[in-house]
Amino acid sequence: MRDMKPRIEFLITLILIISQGFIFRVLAEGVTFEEAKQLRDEVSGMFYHAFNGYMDHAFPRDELKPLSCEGEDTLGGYALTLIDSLDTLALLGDKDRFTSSVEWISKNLRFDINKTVSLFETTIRILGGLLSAHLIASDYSTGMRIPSYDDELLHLAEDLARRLLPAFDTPTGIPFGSVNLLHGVDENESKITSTAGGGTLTLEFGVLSRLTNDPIFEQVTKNAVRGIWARRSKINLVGAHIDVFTGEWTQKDAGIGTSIDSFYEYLLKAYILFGDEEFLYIFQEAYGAAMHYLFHDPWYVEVNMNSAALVWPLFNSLQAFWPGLQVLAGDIDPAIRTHTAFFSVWKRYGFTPEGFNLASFSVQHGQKSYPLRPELIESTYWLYKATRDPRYLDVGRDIVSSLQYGARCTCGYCHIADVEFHKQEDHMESFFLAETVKYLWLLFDLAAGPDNLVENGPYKYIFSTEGHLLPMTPRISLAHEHCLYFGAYCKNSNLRAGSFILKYGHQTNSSRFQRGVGSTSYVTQCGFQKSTSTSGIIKGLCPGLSHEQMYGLSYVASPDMVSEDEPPTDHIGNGAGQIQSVVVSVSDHGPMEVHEHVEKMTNRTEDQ
Ligand code: DMJ
Repeated sequence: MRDMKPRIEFLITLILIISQGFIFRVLAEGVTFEEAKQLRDEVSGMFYHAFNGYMDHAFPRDELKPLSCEGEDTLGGYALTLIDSLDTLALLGDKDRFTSSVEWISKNLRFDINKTVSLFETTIRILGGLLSAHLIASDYSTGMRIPSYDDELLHLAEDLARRLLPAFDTPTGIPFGSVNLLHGVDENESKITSTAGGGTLTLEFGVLSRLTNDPIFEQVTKNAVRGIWARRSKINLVGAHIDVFTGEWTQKDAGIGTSIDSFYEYLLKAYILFGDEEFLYIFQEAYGAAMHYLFHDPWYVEVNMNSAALVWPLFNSLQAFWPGLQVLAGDIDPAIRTHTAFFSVWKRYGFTPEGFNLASFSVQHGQKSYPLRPELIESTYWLYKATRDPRYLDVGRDIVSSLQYGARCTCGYCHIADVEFHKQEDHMESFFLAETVKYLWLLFDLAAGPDNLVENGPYKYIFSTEGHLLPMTPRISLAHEHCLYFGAYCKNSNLRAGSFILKYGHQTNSSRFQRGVGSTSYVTQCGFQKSTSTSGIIKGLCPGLSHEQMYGLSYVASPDMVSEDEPPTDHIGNGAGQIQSVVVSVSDHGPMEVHEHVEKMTNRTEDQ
């Protein structure tokens, strides 16, 4: 791989130069104000074609098969598409259907079911959908308040989240990828999870903590982020897959797309929504490293997280959220260039394939599909919002045309199985209604003189990674950061066997929350002075923490994280050569024994 590196990089550079002409020719004629209104209404029509198709042919199953006009259960068998669509209904001002949908869910949805579900998908689609709809339905100032509503969705969200909590019962704090809603984590559940799967839970769980006054949800998800970040490489990159028990990376390709994408997104958004500077600090480090090692202007590549050696010269369609994130981060120039490059791929095929090879400048073998993803549209909306450059409306219009002519099918919108031949496939992901249509509608409504909750409503909104609206209300955004540096979540039975690695850890106080599902309880170690507890929220400074620990400066290196390939000399990060870690093991007798040990980082031949 190392010998190939200069050749591949030269190829990429050459292709980038050649592609500039290709990229910049694709921008179309301007969209007029009147056209923007028409396009907004056309997008409403798209929403209802798909939503009604789902309600008529698939509801209450999870998703619609839009060619055969049937339903299918793809997550938990609990009306996924309806839940994912709730806040889009509210955004479109459809009070009747928003109300009837909330009422149906309040009466009929239950989570005490024997289903093993993805923690990540359930959190971003179901938990996020319920919470955003709750915040809309319960608030006069949204114009969508439902008079008879009595917090039913919030209770459902809390019940669901408690059923997800057993997933966090791991030595690293990084959760299992799946959990059974009735029985907890299955015995044979895989211990490998993706970085995005473990690190994209903070917004939904954090909002729930602040609405219920129970810090446990915020604590476990923040702890998961710390668990991942503590295992970053010396050059501040994270890999794609990790073992949640050993903390070892099982897939060391670093990138901004597949398996990692929303990890970056939630670092910045958790800071913006909660004002928690720890997330900002981590984001700055992580973002700096991504721009340094992954950015080959205007594209992004995947590299080995330790050596920064090029692994995949690939654009994957999940990367397309990045320019939108850069707008939020205030880094607009590279966002503009990258968006233009990504859109050139869309323009070439009419859709973006899941993978596009930057060395051969062609669709990556085996990654030819377009499953109605929103990411490019999301970034188009953000760039239009930031620049008001009409070319983003042209982009939006092109995307609408592609969807209308290529993806619209009998009962909804179809996945495109192959972007080169535009073959349709009988599936419609719920995120088409939660995100793809939502961002298109927001784009044109913004151009037409916005009249919607997001642009003119009472609060600023953060979009979750599933496009759900999370308002910056005082209750959500002004709560103080919870004091926590060891928020492991444990089952009682596991207290004996557990062993947790805590960097530079000190233990002082502990508090125990006994609110669980069945025999489950939550154990939180929280060291602080002068702490106060208000409405169940623990507040306080954390003097027991070192500066490094508070801000994620230290990292845990397992022997196999150290590469024979030295990272580039101008690397970002502290590059400490010796790590001191404290292993906290939980004994039979309650109190914890603390074993300090010093690990020397050892050199090892890298496997990539
Ligand atoms: C959505 O579920 C979310 O946007 C997630 O972060 C990534 N995948 C899909 C959309 O592509």
